[in-house]
Amino acid sequence: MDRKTVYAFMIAVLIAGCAPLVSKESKSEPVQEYYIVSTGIAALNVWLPSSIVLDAGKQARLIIENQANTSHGFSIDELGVREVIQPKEMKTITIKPEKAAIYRFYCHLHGMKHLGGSIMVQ
Ligand SMILES: [Cu+2]
Repeated sequence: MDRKTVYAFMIAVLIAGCAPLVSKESKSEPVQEYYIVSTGIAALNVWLPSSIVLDAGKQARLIIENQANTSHGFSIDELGVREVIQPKEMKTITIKPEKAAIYRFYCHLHGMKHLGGSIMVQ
């Protein structure tokens, strides 16, 4: 996928109410997939979408992109995720939350100055 296609896809996902992108990893195991983007709105940095929903016990792929000109962190404490995403970088993180709960994701580099979000696992 080229960059324009990826952006068009992300915008479509945002407009569609942040529905998960479910792709087929194999015929028996669908993989939940989300694009999460760090961008700026006014003076704030935000991760968007700020809320996603996943199924417990199933693997999920988070495609994380930092559109900013500075590095940002992406952490989910309960799932052992702690990444630094360089400017204009895209990383893929695979998680498999086993328990139904709300998991917070946030930027560990900028704290409250960078709005994170939540992953609702049902
Ligand atoms: Cu940040």
